[in-house]
Amino acid sequence: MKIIERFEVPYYQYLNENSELADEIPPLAEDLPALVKLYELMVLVRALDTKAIALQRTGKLGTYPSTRGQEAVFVGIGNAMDKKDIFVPYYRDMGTLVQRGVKFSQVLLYWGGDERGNCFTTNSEDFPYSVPVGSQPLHATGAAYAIKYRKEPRAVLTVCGDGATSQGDFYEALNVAGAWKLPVVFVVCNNQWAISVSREVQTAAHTIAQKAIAAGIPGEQVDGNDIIAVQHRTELALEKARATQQPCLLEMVCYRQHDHTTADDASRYEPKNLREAEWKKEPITRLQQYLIKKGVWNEQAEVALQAECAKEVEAVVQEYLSAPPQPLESMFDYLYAELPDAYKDQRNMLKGTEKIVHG
Ligand SMILES: Cc1ncc(C[n+]2csc(CCOP(=O)(O)OP(=O)(O)O)c2C)c(N)n1
Ligand SMILES: [Mg+2]
Repeated sequence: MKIIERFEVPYYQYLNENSELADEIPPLAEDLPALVKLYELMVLVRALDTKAIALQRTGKLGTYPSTRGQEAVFVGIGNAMDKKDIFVPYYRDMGTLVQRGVKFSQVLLYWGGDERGNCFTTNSEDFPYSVPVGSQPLHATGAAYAIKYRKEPRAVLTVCGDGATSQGDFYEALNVAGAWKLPVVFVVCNNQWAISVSREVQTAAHTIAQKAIAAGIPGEQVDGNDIIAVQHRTELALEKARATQQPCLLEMVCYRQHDHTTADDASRYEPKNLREAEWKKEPITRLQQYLIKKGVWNEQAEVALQAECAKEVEAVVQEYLSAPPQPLESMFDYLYAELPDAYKDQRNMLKGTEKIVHG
């Protein structure tokens, strides 16, 4: 017997849970103005997230998937992407979408059941939300193939959850990306849960990053609570994808600090104290403490930021609540490029009936 291959899965963390830097750090770790901006955006995303949950509880929003505790993943990848790259999101990506030009009020619109929330005009080549779990990595490979075919110097980035990596589609996407050398970065937000199924129950693989190895592409684990690591590793992966069509899998290790969605009750399955223990690693306080140590953040700045966020959240909610309802016939408008005749008749019947239907 001889060993014909050996594999390694690297783990990247630059800012640890005690807000201390590693020995080797990327330039971003010392770019304090950039880090303050990232901090402010994470705080705003959390404030919006908290409000979205409250809106659902009071009947003003539909089912909503919280991004609490996972802010560094979505804000970090959003900041790492270029405008010309293509983003293929799933349903938990608010922190990335707003950096692609989607308004916060539009995010609420989507979760309020309004399809206009899924129409990204500022970044029209980005894909809409994907709710069918695990389907979007395949869409991303298709877009990456088009980019490669046209010899364009850009890349595709797609995100899915840890649970999605158990789907066949996920492996198919990795395989084709490796075989065809496609410029696509697969990001896995490993928040340790797929609704009530824990990561350990989900897969016997020690890491999700190693799932890339069978497809012949590099996979790495990144501390998803360390926004410096998230952004830096994503930037490098995207650069490589753009320049050499090298795909990559980034497993962002984090923790879901809320129920799966507002339709879930995690207290029925989540071990007591686990969430509290994981909270010690959460990304916002970690970065805040680092910024305080570096002398670029203090209590006064925090009070001002919280007040600003509260104002912004209020404005976003007002914009969402005052959006005029969609016309009824619009339910036919977003599925077909060309509406079949049978639906055209139904659409015409509904046109102008709002008053009757709404009483
Ligand atoms: C194909 C498919 N199967 C099942 C579901 C129901 N479902 C919605 S989210 C989810 C769990 C996904 O977990 P994960 O991929 O870890 O993402 P997370 O929500 O934790 O970010 C499931 C099973 C679905 N939306 N699509
Ligand atoms: Mg998950």
